[in-house]
Amino acid sequence: MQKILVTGAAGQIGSELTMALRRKYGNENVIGTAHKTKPDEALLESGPCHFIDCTEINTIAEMVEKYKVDTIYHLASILSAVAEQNPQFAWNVNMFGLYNVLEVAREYKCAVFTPSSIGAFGPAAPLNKTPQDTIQRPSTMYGITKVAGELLCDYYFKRFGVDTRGVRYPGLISHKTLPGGGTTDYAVKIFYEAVKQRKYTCYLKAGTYLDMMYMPDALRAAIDLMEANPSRLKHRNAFNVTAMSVAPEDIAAEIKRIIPEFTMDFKVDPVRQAIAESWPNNMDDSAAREEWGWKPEYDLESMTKDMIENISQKLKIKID
Ligand code: NAD
Ligand code: AKB
Repeated sequence: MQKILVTGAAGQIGSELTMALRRKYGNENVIGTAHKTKPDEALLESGPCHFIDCTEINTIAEMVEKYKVDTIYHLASILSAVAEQNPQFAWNVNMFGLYNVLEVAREYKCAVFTPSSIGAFGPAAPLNKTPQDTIQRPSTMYGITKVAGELLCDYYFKRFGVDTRGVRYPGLISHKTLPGGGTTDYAVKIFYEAVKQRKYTCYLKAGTYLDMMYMPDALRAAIDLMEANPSRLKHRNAFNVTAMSVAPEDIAAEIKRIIPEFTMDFKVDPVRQAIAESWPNNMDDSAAREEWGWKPEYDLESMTKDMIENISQKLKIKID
């Protein structure tokens, strides 16, 4: 039976991935760990939960030893927009956090899942059909930590045999936990504002295409990759995965099919706009499809319907 540790369990992905892992492997076998943000009651009550700081290696090692952990899903991180506000802090959490997790994994023989991001690419990479293997020269601190993290995970596999695996997630859209300060956060906020106000002011320009994915697909990607037959994995870390390539007006048009009075205007944030323009419009995820059978289930239409249903239920706002 697997014993799993999740870092960043109160975050946008962690809050849902911890529960998905508990449903699959058993509540007692999945240890959720958070930092300053308290996880919700369901997560706190359904299985073991602790507070750790991943920049302190002992706090990770204690958890792994106490629960005899054999697999770590390392989600603790600082996202792109927050990282640009405080790059030194982002380097510390993203790099030392990952290094500590890998060192503990080496010592205790754990497998490690670490998400990279579309942010690992920069303006020099092809923007369309961005290949799995291409030039990676990101212009953000977030992206720099993601490329360095991908390389570090490859190194720990090749040098020490640590079973490291990871994906380059696109912007993730979900209705349970709000995103933690990224460039793609607009694609979640637009749904909340559509339900609450019937209007949204977008901080990215019309025509800014980015890869996106609905959270159920993102959770499946992580679990399927960790369950994949290792002999088929040629890339291991940092598989491109995507589900849709959309610009703000595409999401707005889909929302309007359900909420016809919805309107969107623009007030561009130059920092997040510059980051978005340096990221792929759409990635080529054929390596993930070939090596471990990756295939998304949600497209823009099915995701929009599900997001609006869930947010209107959560906020108790009826959509006619
Ligand atoms: P998030 O910001 O929602 O959650 C990250 C969590 O890390 C937070 O709950 C925070 O409290 C915790 N944390 C911060 N500092 C910590 C520390 N020192 N010790 C322990 N925990 C700490 O992020 P997320 O969206 O859930 O992202 C998880 C991972 O997936 C990150 O590596 C992120 O880069 C990657 N990713 C996310 C997206 C996305 O759209 N959400 C896209 C691509 C990649
Ligand atoms: C961000 O915008 O920082 C994240 C990501 C795509 O990595 N959502």
